[in-house]
Amino acid sequence: MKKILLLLLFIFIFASGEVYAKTKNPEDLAIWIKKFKFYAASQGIEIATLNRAFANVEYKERIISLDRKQPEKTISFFQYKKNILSKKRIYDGRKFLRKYSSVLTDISDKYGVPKHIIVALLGIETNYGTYMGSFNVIEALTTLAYDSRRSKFFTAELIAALKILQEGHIDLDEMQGSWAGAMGQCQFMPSSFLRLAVDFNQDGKIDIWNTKADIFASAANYLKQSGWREGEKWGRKVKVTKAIDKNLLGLKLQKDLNYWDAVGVRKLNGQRLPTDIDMKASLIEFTNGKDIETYLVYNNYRVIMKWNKSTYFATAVGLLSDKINQ
Ligand SMILES: [Ca+2]
Repeated sequence: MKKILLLLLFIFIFASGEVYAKTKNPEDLAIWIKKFKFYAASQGIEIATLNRAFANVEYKERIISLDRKQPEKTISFFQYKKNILSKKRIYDGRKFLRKYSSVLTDISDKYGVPKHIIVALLGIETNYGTYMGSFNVIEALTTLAYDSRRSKFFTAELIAALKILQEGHIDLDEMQGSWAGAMGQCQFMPSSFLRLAVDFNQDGKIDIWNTKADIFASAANYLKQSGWREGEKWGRKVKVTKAIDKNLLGLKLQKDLNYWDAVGVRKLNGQRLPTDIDMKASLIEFTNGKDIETYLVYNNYRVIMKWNKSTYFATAVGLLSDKINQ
């Protein structure tokens, strides 16, 4: 019997070793936390905060397995766009914008970021705040900081998360987020929260989990501080009317609209681009071998990419915001 158990255990360890390569022994987490507490204390986290935060923290294997699955299987832009720009998401976005129109207007006026851009970001991040992730942020970040893959990054985020807890913005149990520690309805990492989140309703707490004013203002402030230009669009889908040198494609090249007009880029309806506006633009193309879509993108598109460094994401935010604004 003992031998069989031992064999089963061996198979289990072997099998899981395949999946969780380079994972540390979960049993040693308690020792790691003990050492980490000293470091955190040196970074200004009080003992009471540390004891409260780590009272029930456990190693979550599920988080490591999610981390090892990155990057997710690649899908084409067309499939991604189809998923994101569903009729329901567009409908829900318009409804959401109407519902919170008053506070969104105040925030849009203050930060110079359009309401429909803020709404589109939340629509893609958390389906308008309805899915924030159900991991406890301290537990998720502890697991990832303890793990060896990106320990330094997640250790810094864990310190930031403890500061947020210590400042009393949110209760430990309510501090929920994604498996990677992105928090609240706008999915800010703790370090972004400390840098850019805003207490817009001035109740003394920055609450990006439940308070719409704080959520919207934090998102708008993120974009403003990342260089959002008021009054400019993110970009537009275009038509290319002449054969174009493929070297002109991509975000590296930035030219004014006159240049793109000269090489044959037109609005979708065939009209000329507005060449009297002083704006730099890049031409990007998505293709799956069968379909091609081309977009002319401006400064604010690059700003959206500072939120999430993905052309799929930035284009989908732009397109969804246009749909919501129609
Ligand atoms: Ca507040």
